[in-house]
Amino acid sequence: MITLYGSGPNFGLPDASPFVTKAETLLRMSKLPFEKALMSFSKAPKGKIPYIEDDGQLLGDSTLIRWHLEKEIRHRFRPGPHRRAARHRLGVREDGGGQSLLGQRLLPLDDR
Ligand SMILES: N[C@@H](CCC(=O)N[C@@H](CS)C(=O)NCC(=O)O)C(=O)O
Repeated sequence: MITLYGSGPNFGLPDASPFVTKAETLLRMSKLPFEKALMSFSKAPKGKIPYIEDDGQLLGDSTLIRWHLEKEIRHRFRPGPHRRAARHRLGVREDGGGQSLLGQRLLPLDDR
């Protein structure tokens, strides 16, 4: 289970920090199970939020979190012209779903 550390909801947003909101959006898109918790700057690997804990590993910076999630689920978040190339590269069928070369189940890119 991934834990996302932030400052908590505020201003009608999931988190007062736009970077935490970005990380939460990426987590929701990934469909990986996650929970949220209040941060402690002393635990933050880069001294900033967001950071996540995944399998005991702490990881800071929303872009590094994105790369970590992409690695975890082996698909791209980028929309537009990259999507078709990503489908081809990852072996995802146009009808959604498919298997990677490693035999792992891939999520349809349009069904996240
Ligand atoms: N490049 C970082 C930026 C994160 C960032 O600037 N977070 C702010 C909150 S919005 C923060 O933690 N600031 C505390 C500080 O700079 O001491 C990311 O993408 O996660």
